[in-house]
Amino acid sequence: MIIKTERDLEALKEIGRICALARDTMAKSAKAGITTLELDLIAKDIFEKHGAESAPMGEYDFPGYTCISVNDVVAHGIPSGYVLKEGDKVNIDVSASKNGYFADTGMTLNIPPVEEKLLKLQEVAKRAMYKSIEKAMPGTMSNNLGRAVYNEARLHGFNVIRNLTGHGVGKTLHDSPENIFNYNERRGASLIREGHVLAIETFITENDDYVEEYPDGWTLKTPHGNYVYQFEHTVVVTKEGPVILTNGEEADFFDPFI
Ligand code: M3C
Ligand code: CO
Ligand code: CO
Repeated sequence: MIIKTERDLEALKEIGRICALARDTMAKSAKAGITTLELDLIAKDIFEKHGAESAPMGEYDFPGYTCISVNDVVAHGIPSGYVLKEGDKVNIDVSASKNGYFADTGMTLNIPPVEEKLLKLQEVAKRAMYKSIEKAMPGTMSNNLGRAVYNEARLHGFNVIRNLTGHGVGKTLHDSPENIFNYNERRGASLIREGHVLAIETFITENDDYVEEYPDGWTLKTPHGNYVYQFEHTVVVTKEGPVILTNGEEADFFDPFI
């Protein structure tokens, strides 16, 4: 969507704060011994307390309040009785709506001990997202955001997932522009305008560059089970530069292990 009024901005800021709070509270609890279902119920409580509704559930009938993806699951992981353990990689993707306005945010953490290579992948994925956000200025084409992500990944010997993208957000979860690719895809690139609300999300991978859907109709994995790290913020494009709506209380994503 494109923000038209002060009311639009205030409503988006509010749902952005709620999503960030749910994400960070879940991250604080993401330790060995907790189930992904227990983590999901933390978001349920926060949504209820703040008058928000889960977007995956409300928009797509997803069987969870949030998507929690562990290890070889890249995205759309269904919360379950799985007990987190040391060495797990956990992606928490929180999206919700309030009064018809949506925000979307995600982060990936490691429960130590974790291989050096995966720590590097995590760091590069986060940095790639911020490099992409920096490019979100009025008048630019969306492929410039993708190019920034791709270059950062390649610089460190990693790759990007080509069939998962960032997107517009605001009046629906997946709003226009439809796809913001994580590489320099000029075909179908969109003009980024002042007031655009974007969910900028990077998917950085060890090697495999696409995901496949599993028979449950949700779970997404790479063909060889490569690990993928995702980071996502909801951002408003302004003349003065991009404004992140899903920053939490902490300066950066809350990661209990960093
Ligand atoms: N918030 C998710 C979608 C949740 S709806 C089941 C998203 O937009 O960030 C992703 N899109 C693709 C993978 S994760
Ligand atoms: Co998301
Ligand atoms: Co998204």
